[in-house]
Amino acid sequence: MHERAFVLAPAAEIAADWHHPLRNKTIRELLAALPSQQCAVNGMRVFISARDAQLEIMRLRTERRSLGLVPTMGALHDGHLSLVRLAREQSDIVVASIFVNPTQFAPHEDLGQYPRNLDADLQALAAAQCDIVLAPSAAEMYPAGFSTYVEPPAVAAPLEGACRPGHFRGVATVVLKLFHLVPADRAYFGQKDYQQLLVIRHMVRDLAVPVEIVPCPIVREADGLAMSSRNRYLSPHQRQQARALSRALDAAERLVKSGERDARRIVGQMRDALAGAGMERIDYVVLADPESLVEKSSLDGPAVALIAAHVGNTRLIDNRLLNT
Ligand code: PAJ
Repeated sequence: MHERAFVLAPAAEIAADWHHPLRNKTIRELLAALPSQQCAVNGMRVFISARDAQLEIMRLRTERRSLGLVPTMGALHDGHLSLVRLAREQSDIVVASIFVNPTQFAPHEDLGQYPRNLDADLQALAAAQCDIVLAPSAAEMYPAGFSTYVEPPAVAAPLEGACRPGHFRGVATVVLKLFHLVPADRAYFGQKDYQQLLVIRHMVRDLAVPVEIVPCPIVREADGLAMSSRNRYLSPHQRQQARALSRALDAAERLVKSGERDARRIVGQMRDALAGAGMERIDYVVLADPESLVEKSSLDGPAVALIAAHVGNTRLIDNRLLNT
């Protein structure tokens, strides 16, 4: 109730009345029921109407204030919040979006299960001094008759693109739509999703989208596991196993530092680290060119090591830039 009261505070007419018919609705339903379809959380404005948010942001732009956008799917953790903090340092107005984008999930993936907690997300964003949150519904982002998609750039084809067909088409489409709804000076993306960052950078370059893409470093738990909304699916045992991803990347880094240049030998040791932790399903372990993602057989320049592996039913990804 405490969290709910926090968000409900501006909707005094609902919050004050325990018998109000909207009392047991979700936050999204409550927001939809408010005449303005928006509320303020500790001064941070929350819109569920993308159109209203767009109009307000256009208005703010006429005041020549710089705008930073942080697109997310919610279930926020410190990795997401590091993007908000960097945006806060660099921009007059910080906008975060929360939208679990159905078109980037395949039918067998975890769209239905994906963690959603708008209350906690709004509190975290308000604490990080975000100014505006856009949390639109799927019906508004993909209204009846929606049929226009972005064909993602070539860098979307391997790795995640091969394992998750259609994923980057969904990502590129929703991100371009968000760029139009929130015409920002800068947009912040984590290196945790290394290939996604490249897909967005190439799309922005190819389609001349007037936004600067700011890459942000991977935020990790104390034991090295990259923070991810999906980590909460892990059992305590799986959580221990999951450490193998960052350990495999540590091993790759050590080998490169000690002079190893044979990508096959490095990948072999990374696979051993994953297998040693009992990870049976490995989608890929590669060393690739950091800009094109073309696989490398020898390390004659900078490279990125990328891993995707399953722990139980949870699919985890991680990566590290390797300097030779
Ligand atoms: P989501 O997985 O919620 O991630 C939102 C942003 O947070 C992405 O840019 C992601 O790379 C970044 N991020 C996640 N974990 C991080 C970590 N441990 N350290 C640093 N940054 C991290 O990525 C998406 O959502 C979606 O595909 C989206 C771009 C919003 C389009 O739907």
